[in-house]
Amino acid sequence: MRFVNGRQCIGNDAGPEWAEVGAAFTYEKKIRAAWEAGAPVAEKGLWVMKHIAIGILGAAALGFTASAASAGTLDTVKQKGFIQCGVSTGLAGFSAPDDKGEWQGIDADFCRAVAAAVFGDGTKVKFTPLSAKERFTALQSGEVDILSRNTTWTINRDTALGLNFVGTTYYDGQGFMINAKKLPGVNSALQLSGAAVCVQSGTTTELNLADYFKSNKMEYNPVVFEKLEEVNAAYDAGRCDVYTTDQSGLYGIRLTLGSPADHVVLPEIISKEPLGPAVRQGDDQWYHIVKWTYFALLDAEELGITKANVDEMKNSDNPEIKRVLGMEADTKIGTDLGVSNDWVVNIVKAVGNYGEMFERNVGSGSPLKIARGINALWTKGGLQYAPPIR
Ligand SMILES: N[C@@H](CCC(=O)N[C@@H](CS)C(=O)NCC(=O)O)C(=O)O
Repeated sequence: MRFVNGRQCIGNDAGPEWAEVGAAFTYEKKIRAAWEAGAPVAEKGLWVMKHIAIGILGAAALGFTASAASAGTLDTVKQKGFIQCGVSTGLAGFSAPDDKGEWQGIDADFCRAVAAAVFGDGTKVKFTPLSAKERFTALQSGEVDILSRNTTWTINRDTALGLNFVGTTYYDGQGFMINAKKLPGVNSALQLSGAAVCVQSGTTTELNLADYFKSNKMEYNPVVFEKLEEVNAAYDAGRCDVYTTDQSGLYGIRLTLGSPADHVVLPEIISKEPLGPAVRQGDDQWYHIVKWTYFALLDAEELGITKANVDEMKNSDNPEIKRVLGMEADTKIGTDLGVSNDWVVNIVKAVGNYGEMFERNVGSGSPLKIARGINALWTKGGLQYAPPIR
């Protein structure tokens, strides 16, 4: 077991420095208890001094360990000249290399948007492909600066794993896909009792699958792999009857199968899978930069600012558009965040607004052809809503 920023992480052993910090905090608790029990004033003074000293020591130890992994990510990123972005090993529409080896997809573009905000240049990104199992350690250890990899925001990941999700860039839900030729007559997940189900390990998918079958009193036979290509190959070879993952993932994976038209996605959505980018805890500035990049993409769409018209929009009379694009006199709209005042201009020039990013990668401009649905802006009946840039 190992701790990052005072939080528990899985899969690693605690280093000696954590034992000391832990002891300091236990001592601190004792001091508190004695204080509350009403110790003499002079002793209280001593305790206060000790308390402060321990606090400083503890904070220094925490800071020392945390700095390697998280504090000052903006400075680290600026020093190296690029953002290291954790993506999937290849999921169409989200993050997958094209035939030139360029990473495409909404998750890859999100990192480009952050690079545009930080460097004024969306190309300053390097990508690290990660399996579901590898992804959290890669972020915790500092191997990547952002995890932008179709990752569901859950309480466990936000707390026990020491992450901060910046928002939901894609509202998804878990679904099932079957080979209709192999299973004619199956048109509901409730007919799947006894099926062999292909699933990737280290995912919420695996957990929801168990809940769904249990709550519907159905049996299933899990066929579990760590690597995406293993799951895909097993399903395509007919080693399992059903493939389950985020519904968007099913559409992407279907395109890679030997005979995509034979496969149907069943209507049931069995979970909430709010997918979004995450950063490490303990670095508020970086968290804000990544979070406001997401909001900037949404606010740009809401204001009608596009890749094609962003330069023209700088001369708009609309005060909100002027403000967002950093055109107000004496503005600090970007510098307060730690980036330049024209950061939104740079984001939109690099990847377009949220809607453009969506349509190009997973929507009408992509082979996936997924409808905006609940990912529409709140002004169009969807869930995508950003606080104002002002
Ligand atoms: N959203 C779910 C599932 C994410 C997930 O890893 N899905 C698999 C199946 S679509 C995937 O993307 N694999 C890609 C890879 O391993 O590179 C989660 O966060 O646990």
